[in-house]
Amino acid sequence: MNYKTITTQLLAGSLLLGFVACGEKKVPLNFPKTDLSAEAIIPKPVKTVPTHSAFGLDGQTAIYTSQTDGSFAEVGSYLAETIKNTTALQLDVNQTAEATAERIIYINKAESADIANAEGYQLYITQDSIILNASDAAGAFRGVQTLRQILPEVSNDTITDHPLWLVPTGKIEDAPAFGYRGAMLDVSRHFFSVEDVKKYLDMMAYYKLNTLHLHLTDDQGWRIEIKKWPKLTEVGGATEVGGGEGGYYTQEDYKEIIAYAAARHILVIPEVDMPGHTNAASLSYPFLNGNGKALKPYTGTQVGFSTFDTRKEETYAFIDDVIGEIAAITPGPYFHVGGDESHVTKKKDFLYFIERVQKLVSKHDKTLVGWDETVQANIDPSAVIQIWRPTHTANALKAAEKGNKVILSPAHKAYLDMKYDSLSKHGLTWAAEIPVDSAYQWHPETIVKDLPRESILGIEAPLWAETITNISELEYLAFPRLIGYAELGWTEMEQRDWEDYRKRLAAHTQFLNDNNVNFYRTKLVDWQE
Ligand code: TNX
Repeated sequence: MNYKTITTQLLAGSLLLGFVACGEKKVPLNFPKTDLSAEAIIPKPVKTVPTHSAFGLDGQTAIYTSQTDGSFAEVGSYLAETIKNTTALQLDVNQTAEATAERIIYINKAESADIANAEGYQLYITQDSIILNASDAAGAFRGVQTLRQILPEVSNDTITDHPLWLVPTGKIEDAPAFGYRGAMLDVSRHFFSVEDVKKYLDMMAYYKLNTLHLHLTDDQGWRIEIKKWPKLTEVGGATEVGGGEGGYYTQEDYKEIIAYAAARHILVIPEVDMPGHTNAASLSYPFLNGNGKALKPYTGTQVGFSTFDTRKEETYAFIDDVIGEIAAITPGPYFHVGGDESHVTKKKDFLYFIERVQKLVSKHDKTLVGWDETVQANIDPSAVIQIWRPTHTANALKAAEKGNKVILSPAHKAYLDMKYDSLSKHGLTWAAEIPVDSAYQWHPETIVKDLPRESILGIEAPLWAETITNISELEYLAFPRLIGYAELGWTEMEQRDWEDYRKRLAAHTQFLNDNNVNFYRTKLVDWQE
């Protein structure tokens, strides 16, 4: 039992006399000492200074936000919503009748000079107020996640009529180590619904991840509606690994995902993988096919057998339309063109293809992202290279040399589709088995020897979907490893420690259960069930 639950008893019992002021619900004088620095916050913040008292959250607490920036008010409403979901308290947001509020949570837009990082924030918790400072709504949103984690995690059967929830006082100053902290979801090998993606986004948000890379096309399925080329989804979307019925996102569905992500300050990066991994596209429009073999739907899990015809002008007219339609509904700056494992494309054709496609990406005002193979082409220094092969880290150094930034997704450490161990129910093993400790114990900062820190945009954990068919199986592979990757991207190397992390992770058991997340109960963590 901790101080949060003890308070319930204090308030329910005869100790009401011990309150600071008469007549009002105040934090009891005799509550056990709090310790903000002992809270199980993931990712671990830069600096936490406890002051050992408590803020009392109840129905009289009101949320206010800076009025100069409407996006701060949205963050306030989001906080009220999450508090309602866990405690059933309905807090007012920016209601002017201030007099009735006994305590306030104020989300303040600070001068950017004070908080340089747009995702950075400061949290000041005293007995009477919680002040969250950030220069940008993104930082306010990240700070709200910290606040959510230190508010009591209340299970459904204890929320009724609870008078006062205690929040430990003190100060937190925080900002991310890396600006790019991503997760990739392969919706091609098996299709996942908009609702599934939203649930994944909610979990990503809680752990301060800020980018969702959607792998929208592959040999087994094309998953995004392109109005000028309807057979892509009619034909190419109708299959998946194992012969299931597949599926696809209409452009409206895709916009819904983007809006849901944006409300969580998460950027979406669409990927159309080419010139390899294109069987579903060529099956839909055979003129695209460059490997000369007869086409049939592909429901297996081999890679590297398909290619676009890179020497045909119609191929580029098609790609222009595809990039154009997706770019028009993608507010973020990036467009991922894949480029991995084009084993049946001749090298010179591959390089020519990537250079042509880069021009199309720029034409539609996007920045190219490509898997590490694309660094071999004559790409613009603004392009971003995603490193995935542990054996090809030279491509990271090459990118740095050319002035390109890199995203680190080393398969033997960061691939969520690798099995945990030989007993894992789902997953592959080609890169490694990745138990939860191994997933956490590596350093993006040093994994590629001699790669300058300035060249590293951040990290991303891809979840390839050959072996998972539904959200529950997806979660089994993603959790808890994704939570560790979130910390690797946010928390500086000197602050990361497996022993400390595994204890904090254990304290998230109830949150994961309350949110119905099917996480893998590794024996490496003492889950609190
Ligand atoms: C390699 S990683 C692939 C994917 C597979 C994955 C399975 C990468 C860029 N390509 O096509 O799904 O391995 O782990």
